[in-house]
Amino acid sequence: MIDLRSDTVTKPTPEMRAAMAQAEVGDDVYGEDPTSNALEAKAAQLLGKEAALFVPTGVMANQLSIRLHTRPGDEVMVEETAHIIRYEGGSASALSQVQLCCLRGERGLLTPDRIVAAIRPKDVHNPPTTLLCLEQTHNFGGGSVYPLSRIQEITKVAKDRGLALHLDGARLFNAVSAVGTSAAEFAKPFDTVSFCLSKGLGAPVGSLIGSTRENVVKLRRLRKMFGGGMRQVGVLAAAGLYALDHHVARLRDDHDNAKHFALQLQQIPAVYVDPDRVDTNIVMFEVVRSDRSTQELLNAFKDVGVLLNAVGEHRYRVVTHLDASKADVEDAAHRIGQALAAE
Ligand code: TLP
Repeated sequence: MIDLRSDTVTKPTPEMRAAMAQAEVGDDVYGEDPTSNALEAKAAQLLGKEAALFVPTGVMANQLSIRLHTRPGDEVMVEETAHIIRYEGGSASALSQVQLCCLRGERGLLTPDRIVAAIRPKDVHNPPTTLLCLEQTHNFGGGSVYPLSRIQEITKVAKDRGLALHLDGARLFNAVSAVGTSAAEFAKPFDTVSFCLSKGLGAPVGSLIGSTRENVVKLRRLRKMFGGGMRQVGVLAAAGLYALDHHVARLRDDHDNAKHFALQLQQIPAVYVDPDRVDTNIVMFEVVRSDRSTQELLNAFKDVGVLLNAVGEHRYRVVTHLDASKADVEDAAHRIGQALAAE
């Protein structure tokens, strides 16, 4: 089976498992886990921030950051297809009692004018707009990358108007690899920045949030409150350290494979895909001719040995990763062609 549902499906390599097995550990709630402390220090340095916090998931990283920057009744600006609104189970409203203001983006990317227009004037009727969240790369936008210049323009107008800024950088290192801007440069204008170890970087678990030392103290308390205080977590942090040391440079292979997959897929008459829109490791494509439903097609792809996800009516997402080679993605495109030919 070729599993292209997500870059979250990767399994730790033997070398990563060896690093995990040898990790020095301690009780991290007491701040005594040396490996977790080393991971946090390394993440802070990569992000150019004073400190960082290791958390179990990308969702928790986003939700702790939202909680940090807001008060109940506040409004948080997100792009309308952001992970925070689509895939986090309504947690921003459940856990922080904020409302989300959803702005239309282009492949998930916002522009400064849309943000300025949506910030509500200070008035007793209005929810205070206190936080803007951006996503890098943008998942639903097809792995699209915010150029640094756009981030700088957007964050300037938002900051000038008093908003706090959070970057959901679940796939930040894919953006770094794609355009050559450093993680620290991307992170600079943001108050909090998260990234995931458990996606393209290939670790089994974990995300980090970078911020000021003062904010990280607050985030650490919030993590405990949200049930994310972990104990001998060095076994997981070791996987993260290994991933940062060994799996960042290879992200460009995933990007090449995604582009290659899109070019192969383009040969299939029933498929619409634009390989020029493949910037990182995500490929969005549409099946434009089929009598079968989206679910029937997913089943047909599975029957020929390819797993992928649907993201809309006859719209599909493929994500390349550490455990899928160039030969695998080529094979997957071929099998998808076979499944579609059998109408
Ligand atoms: N994304 C997952 C699914 O939840 C959709 C995937 O397969 O792509 N931010 C972004 C931009 C993400 O793509 C994800 C996960 C998260 C946050 C949440 O990370 P986890 O799954 O670690 O909570």
